[in-house]
Amino acid sequence: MSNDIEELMNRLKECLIDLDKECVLDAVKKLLERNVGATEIVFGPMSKAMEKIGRLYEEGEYFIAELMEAAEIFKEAMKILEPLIKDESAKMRGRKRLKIIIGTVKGDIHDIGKTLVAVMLQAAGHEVIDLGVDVDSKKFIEAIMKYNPDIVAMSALLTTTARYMREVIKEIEKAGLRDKVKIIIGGAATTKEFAEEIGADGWSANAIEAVKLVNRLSAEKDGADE
Ligand code: B12
Repeated sequence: MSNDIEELMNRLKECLIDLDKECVLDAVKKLLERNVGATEIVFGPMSKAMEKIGRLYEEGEYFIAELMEAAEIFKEAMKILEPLIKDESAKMRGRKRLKIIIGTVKGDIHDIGKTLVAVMLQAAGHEVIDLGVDVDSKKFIEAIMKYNPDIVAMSALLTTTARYMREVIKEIEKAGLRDKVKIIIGGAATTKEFAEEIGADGWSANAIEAVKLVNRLSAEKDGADE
């Protein structure tokens, strides 16, 4: 990475941490002018800044108002970056177009990561039905019956709401629908081990890996269909 680009990447991260919207948008535009990929921008400095903002909140330096402002600036930058991310994700097409329902689970209203996963999966050629945030097991089950998806994807950013994912899986089992769908989970409050523990079929750390995970499941499904 050239010095100029590295400096801009750092500036973008610092500007987002400082909640300076103009500076964030300016750094994003300058990076794009220098042919840095939108995906690299989002998963590099922008995601790192959000993690740091979370830590500042934990340490009592930032409050909810700052978290909200950070989310707003992130979404503003996404208006520029989303179409480009779609182009970049289109190159990650899987073998088969799968139908996926996705939602942030009950009690949780964090939607940036979930939406990013939805956008990238869609751009990679899959059909995505976004159920939004604060989705309870009933709504997931109704959506499975209505849309007959291949995959159910759940997001949770809070430790408390991640626990609810286990309940959703249990309810899907009780409704006799577990064999019909693969279940994948993600979000900052989850890990691969947690996914295995609650009986999910897959987990990923970010949206790029989520596309790879779904493509892998798509290949498996292809194999099963043949
Ligand atoms: C912005 C933010 C908010 C905003 C959210 C706005 C919005 N529209 O989303 C607001 C202000 C609303 C908010 C509120 C709260 N927040 Co908050 N928030 C954050 C923050 C700073 C950034 C989250 C974010 O957008 N990250 C950027 C995106 C791109 O990353 P991501 O979400 O992790 O998603 C990626 C991956 O996780 C993965 N992924 C995500 N979902 C899925 C799904 C699948 C299927 C897959 C495969 C992958 C996947 O791919 C994504 C893209 O790469 C985090 C800090 C952190 N470390 O996450 C805290 C954080 C999540 N919040 C936290 C807390 C405590 C809260 C509140 C409880 C505070 C309060 N006292 O009210 C409330 C809860 C509100 C609620 N009921 O949901 C804590 C959670 C601690 C914990 N372990 O439980 C964190 C970790 C901050 C901290 N360090 O303390 N928050």
